[in-house]
Amino acid sequence: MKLYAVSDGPPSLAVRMALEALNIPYEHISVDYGKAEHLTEEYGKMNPQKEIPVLDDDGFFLSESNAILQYLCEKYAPESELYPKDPKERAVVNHRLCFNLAFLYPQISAYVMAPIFFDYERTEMGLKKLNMALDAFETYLKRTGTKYVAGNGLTIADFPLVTSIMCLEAIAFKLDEKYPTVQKWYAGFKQAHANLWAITEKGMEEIREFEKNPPDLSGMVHPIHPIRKVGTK
Ligand SMILES: N[C@@H](CCC(=O)N[C@@H](CS)C(=O)NCC(=O)O)C(=O)O
Repeated sequence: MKLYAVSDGPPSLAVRMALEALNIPYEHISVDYGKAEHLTEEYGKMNPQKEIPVLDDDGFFLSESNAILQYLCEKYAPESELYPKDPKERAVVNHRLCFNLAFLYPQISAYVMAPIFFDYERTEMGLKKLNMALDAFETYLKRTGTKYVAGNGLTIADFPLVTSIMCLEAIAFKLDEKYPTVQKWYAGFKQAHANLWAITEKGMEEIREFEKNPPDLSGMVHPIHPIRKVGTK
């Protein structure tokens, strides 16, 4: 089993936490984002979306981190409570995975990550959208009153949501006042799963450092993102 991943990307970190939680041995193949290794034709054969991470399970290539999380449980740990079998419980897990993929992480990606790596600004509109998504997250957690995002036990849905929120920690975005339940869940995860958090914490520290000193991607040619000229931030 191989995982093509980056050290600070939330989807990569979510998959790495799952591999650790499920005790699945794997080879971590580091993709050099700055050298645009994921944009090559060769990489595109594994993942036509040219995104990181990609799982290579003996020639079976799978991208989209949520699909990877689901596959790992279904194939290697079908009895694991990380992906409960009961249809309603599983539906909530799937919902939280979709919520992060479609509603929360896009806002974090646009507000936190894109301005660190590329020539984008943090905007009022971006902040509004982020707060809207965090409001929804706070409501879900408050409504269920559970320790984890999809119930009282840890599930694969916690992993991507933890990696989303760690991006906010990296830029010192305060959750406590408006999102105390999100803050409590996040702190609870760190405390209860120190071994898993240690994986994501390293990524968080890298992003925190990049927030202060943005990486020099001036040598990169990206099909979409505007590259920042050195010394302009
Ligand atoms: N929905 C995908 C998103 C993966 C993703 O966007 N990964 C980033 C790195 S953290 C990436 O590869 N971006 C492509 C690029 O910026 O060129 C997943 O969950 O796996």
